[in-house]
Amino acid sequence: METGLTILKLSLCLSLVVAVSCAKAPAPWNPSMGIRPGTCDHYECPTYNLAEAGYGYEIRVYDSAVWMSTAPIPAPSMTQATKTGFQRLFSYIQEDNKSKTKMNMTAPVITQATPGKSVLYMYTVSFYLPKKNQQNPPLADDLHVQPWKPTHVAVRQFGGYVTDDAAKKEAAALMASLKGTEWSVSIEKSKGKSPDYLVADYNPPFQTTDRVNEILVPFNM
Ligand SMILES: *[C@@H]1O[C@H](CO)[C@@H](O)[C@H](O)[C@H]1NC(C)=O
Ligand SMILES: CC(=O)N[C@H]1CO[C@H](CO)[C@@H](O)[C@@H]1O
Repeated sequence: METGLTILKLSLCLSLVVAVSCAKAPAPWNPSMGIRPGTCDHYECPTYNLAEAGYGYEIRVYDSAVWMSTAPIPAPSMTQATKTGFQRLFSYIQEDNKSKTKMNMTAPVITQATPGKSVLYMYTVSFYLPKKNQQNPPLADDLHVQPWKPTHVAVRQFGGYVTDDAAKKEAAALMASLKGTEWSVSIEKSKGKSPDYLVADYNPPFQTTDRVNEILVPFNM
């Protein structure tokens, strides 16, 4: 009786241990989540066609689009830079622009890290312009317009809050999952012409659950 109970306890404990360690084990390459960020139900998001949903990646073909970008922001972290850049872009859509145009909020906000001189990285933060404002983007002295031609983008989604480390890790995982695919040759060829990777933030900082972020690697076919 005693022994039986002990064995039961032990096996229960063991199965718990296994369950816990399973839950904590890092997923090798999480299959592409293919989640439509909830933000896109309320805000305009850039449009694309899905070319392939692969294991650990998606290939999208984005329609031409117009983005508004900050100058490179020197900051200690991507989180900090995205916050600073977002504040500027948010005031831009609230009429802080030369034509005093008010624009709707959109998603995502994208951040691109480039090596800095006095700091490790500088970050360019960009805002997707509503379709309605793309023809004639309101200008502002410290922002610049970035038109995108229709472009292929390799994508990996991940959750939680974006950190520089998470972005690096997820970008590396994306590249690993693309190895040996028909896309990898074109991505390799596009290096230097396109930025290494962009990080797309879909959720406001106060949203603590169901966060969806993406690593974007634009390339030419
Ligand atoms: C914002 O979006 C709504 C709904 O699409 C539209 O009716 C409105 O005109 C837009 N506002 C601006 C300032 O563009
Ligand atoms: C940065 C910038 O160009 N801001 C301008 C936006 O529009 C307002 C209103 O015209 C100007 O006062 C700002 O200088």
